[in-house]
Amino acid sequence: MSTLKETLRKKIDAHRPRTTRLVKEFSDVSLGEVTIGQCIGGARGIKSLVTDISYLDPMEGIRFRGMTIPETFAALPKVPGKDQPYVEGFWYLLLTGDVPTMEQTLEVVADWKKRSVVPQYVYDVLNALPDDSHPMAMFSSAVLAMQRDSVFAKTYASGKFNKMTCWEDMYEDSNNMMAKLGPIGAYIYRKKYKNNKQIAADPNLDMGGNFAHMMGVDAPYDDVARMYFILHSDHESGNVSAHTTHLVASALSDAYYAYSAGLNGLAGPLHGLANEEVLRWTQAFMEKLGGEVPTEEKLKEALWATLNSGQVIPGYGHAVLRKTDPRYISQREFCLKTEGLKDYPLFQLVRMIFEVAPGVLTEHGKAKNPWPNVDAQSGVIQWYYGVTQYEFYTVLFGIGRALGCLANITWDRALGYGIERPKSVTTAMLEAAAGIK
Ligand code: HAX
Repeated sequence: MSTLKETLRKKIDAHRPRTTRLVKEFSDVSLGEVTIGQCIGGARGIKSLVTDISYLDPMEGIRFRGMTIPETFAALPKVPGKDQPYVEGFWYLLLTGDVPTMEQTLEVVADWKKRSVVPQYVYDVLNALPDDSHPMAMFSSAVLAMQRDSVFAKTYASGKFNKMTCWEDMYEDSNNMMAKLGPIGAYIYRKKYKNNKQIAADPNLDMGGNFAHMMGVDAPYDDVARMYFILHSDHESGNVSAHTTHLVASALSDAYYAYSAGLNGLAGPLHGLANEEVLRWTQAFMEKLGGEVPTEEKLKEALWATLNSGQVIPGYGHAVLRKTDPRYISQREFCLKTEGLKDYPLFQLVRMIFEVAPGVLTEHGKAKNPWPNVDAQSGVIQWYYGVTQYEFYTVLFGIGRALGCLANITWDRALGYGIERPKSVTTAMLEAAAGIK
């Protein structure tokens, strides 16, 4: 058995009594009340999910397994000769909470390689879709198609389901899926935008390196891919993609059903699609100005025009965060220290939006958080390296987000979390609770 699986087993065995004790002895302890505002307003802030994979502090931002983003990047083993860590090592960290050694990381690299061959029927499904299908619809269809190979579904159908060991099948499905998502994403990219001229996998490369290779984009795009996948992996479990994945998996649906559903949520413009919207908005704005970086005055006018037309400023605001997203800052720092990118006009504009938009949003007075989120920065980096098809950006997000979602549902199974079933009320009940006659 692999070191990762064995370590995970030990962690699960050690963790189970904590969950069991909480359920048996403390089930009635209250975590707070629910207000009418929360009930109508998307369950914002209601504590009804448990995860130890990541925690989002409104002021500090995300911590992965207790570590900030800079701590995470500093701690993980790096790909030799590169600046960024192995995505495979990060997966080890998310699943176990332990920073892996280089040897443990390379074991996952080798394991994913074995699992990475995408079945022909997945390509057949993708090829059967119209060329103008959105890449997210293609990506989600590919994930859903692979359900036929689910290890969990096979065990369940054979009548061998066992509550204590079912996490192992989820683990197998999750690793099988993780290993294939990069090649599937690159296939969609080249099918849609590069006349279907596909590039074969390079068995010598790690997940991030092979993704860049199959996309056909030169270094340092391999490091960009590694950074991007890690930064987009997890953001607690209440966001739409993670929560949907968890919800669907809670019905004992397998990882493919669950993550395909999560991807469909990620495809919404208020969630993952925001990074596409940011670039669309920014590019359209620059085009109007004949490719010039605008003055602050012109930028203010454009931001107000967007708000006055009833639209949101994409890439700004957040349901939980109340400060600039550290994922935004990491990507901004990457731009600032990369020759060429630092002075790139599109980045200049993104920088200027960062200086102007928070003031405009504050004056507008609606958004609880006027600061940028991850999506405000990610597109410009892709664009600079030649991935200019912004429709595709959410697929990149989806490859990274799988790390968090799949680590979470593996633990969900291990700890036997229940099927989700919140209670609904009627409007009349809310009116009665409010004392409205
Ligand atoms: N521009 C204009 N108005 C905004 C805004 C923005 N960027 N962010 C919030 N608001 C508005 C809301 O639309 C809401 O208006 P109404 O009262 O008229 O409905 C009001 O401010 C209060 O909203 P909020 O409580 O601050 O924010 P929510 O928790 O409801 O929503 C969102 C959080 C991220 C969806 C929101 O800030 C938004 O739409 N931002 C732009 C889209 C975006 O960047 N999405 C990506 C978020 C990160 C992510 O999940 N990535 O995947």
